[in-house]
Amino acid sequence: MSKNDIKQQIGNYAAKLVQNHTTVGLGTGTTVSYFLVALAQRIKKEHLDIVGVTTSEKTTLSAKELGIRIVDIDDTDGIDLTIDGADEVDTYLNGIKGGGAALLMEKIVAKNSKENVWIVDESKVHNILGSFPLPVEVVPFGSGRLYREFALKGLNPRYRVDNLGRRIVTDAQHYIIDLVLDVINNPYELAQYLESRVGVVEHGLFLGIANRVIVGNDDGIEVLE
Ligand code: ABF
Repeated sequence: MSKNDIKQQIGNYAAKLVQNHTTVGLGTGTTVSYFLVALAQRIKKEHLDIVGVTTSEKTTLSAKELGIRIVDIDDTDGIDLTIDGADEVDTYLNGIKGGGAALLMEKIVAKNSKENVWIVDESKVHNILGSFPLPVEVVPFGSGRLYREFALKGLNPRYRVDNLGRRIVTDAQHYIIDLVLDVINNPYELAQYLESRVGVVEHGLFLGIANRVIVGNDDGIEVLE
């Protein structure tokens, strides 16, 4: 199966997890885009009463194009289930997210969801986190000082830039500094350090958040929980 076929298979599986009369958190990323298409088809075919809360401007656009009703997170009583992608997942269901620069809204939606389900292909699942550079969302003002502090601490920082070498700006008008760590032995300690630094808005360590991870491969679907 091609990578896209596997993502389609995962997206179709995830769309079936959505219950009628619920509010769904709609994640960001390429695997989620297959989920959105499958969900829109279900809504139309089964006349489902579903509203979505999105995690990025990109997802808002896709959802609207697909005819999925969107509400602002502050206009809901709560989010029943969030389906999102991830860049890396370990065997404790901790993950790294933010490769799509949407980690701030993704974490706000996730933390306000009764259940979080991630959808990934098997290449994302590793015994220990770190092979994917850890995104850190920072306020532009003073970000150079943070960058230097991260470098002195041996965290191997890199500003996220576009193909013209310009620093990318998130939906919330922040920069992303990626930490190229290879291995993260103590994710909770690292998360605590990052959260203590003024100017850090959010980081891509999603610890103790996922309830289930839907893993797709050539043989089908595996559910980690
Ligand atoms: C999103 O899912 C982002 O955090 C992450 O970059 C993305 C990865 O998804 P995919 O590999 O499916 O594009 O949550």
